[in-house]
Amino acid sequence: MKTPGGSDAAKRRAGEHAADRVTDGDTVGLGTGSTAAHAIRSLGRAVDDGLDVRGVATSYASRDLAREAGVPLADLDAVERIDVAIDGADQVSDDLALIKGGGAAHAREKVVDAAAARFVVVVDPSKEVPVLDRSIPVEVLPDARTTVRRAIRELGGTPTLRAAERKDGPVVTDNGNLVLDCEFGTISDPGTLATGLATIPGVVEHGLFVDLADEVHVGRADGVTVRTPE
Ligand code: A5P
Repeated sequence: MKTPGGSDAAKRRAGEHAADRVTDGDTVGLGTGSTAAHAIRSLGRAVDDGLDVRGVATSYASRDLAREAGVPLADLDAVERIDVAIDGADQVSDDLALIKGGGAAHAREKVVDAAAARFVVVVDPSKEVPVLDRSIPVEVLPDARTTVRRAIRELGGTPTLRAAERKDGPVVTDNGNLVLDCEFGTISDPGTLATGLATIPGVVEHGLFVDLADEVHVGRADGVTVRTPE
């Protein structure tokens, strides 16, 4: 689920800053969400000005936006290499672990972001926290939701099936699955929790992104800070 907040100007600064660093010939992973959308629009303007890139979408939403912005697209299964992925996040910790999936796109996002030679995260300062502590979106096979819920409780989490907002019933992802938002309180060891979640049968993908971010571009009132892993 999205946390409302964060200034659009800061998101735009971060998205455009990351897009400015894309170079001619790059294959670019196109993230999902309001911050990555600024990067996609900026890439579209650069393409109009002659930049030669192709995008790999992480969702229906990013694909549609890329088409509208004029960014040429390639299918994930048809590209040999992704040079850079630009994607948003719901939380970023001091050690650059992320929670993603507020828009239920984290499964495809993780495939694209992890495959990229360089994964650039774009956020506004409202996403920065010392330690991750928001609920973790977990995409599950629909028939496995009961068994996965039980396993998540055994890991110490409290799962809630994500409800759709303008449809009766649950959110259904781009992949046809459901999402459990799982509350774990303060997540002091995201690596261990990520492994625990990944090994539950029926989990398609979870929204903890650990040791994946190469750069985090934070849009601020007076510019952009680039954070890198220590
Ligand atoms: C999509 O499922 C998410 O992982 C988004 O990347 C994340 O929610 C960030 O979105 P915003 O930039 O809109 O906050």
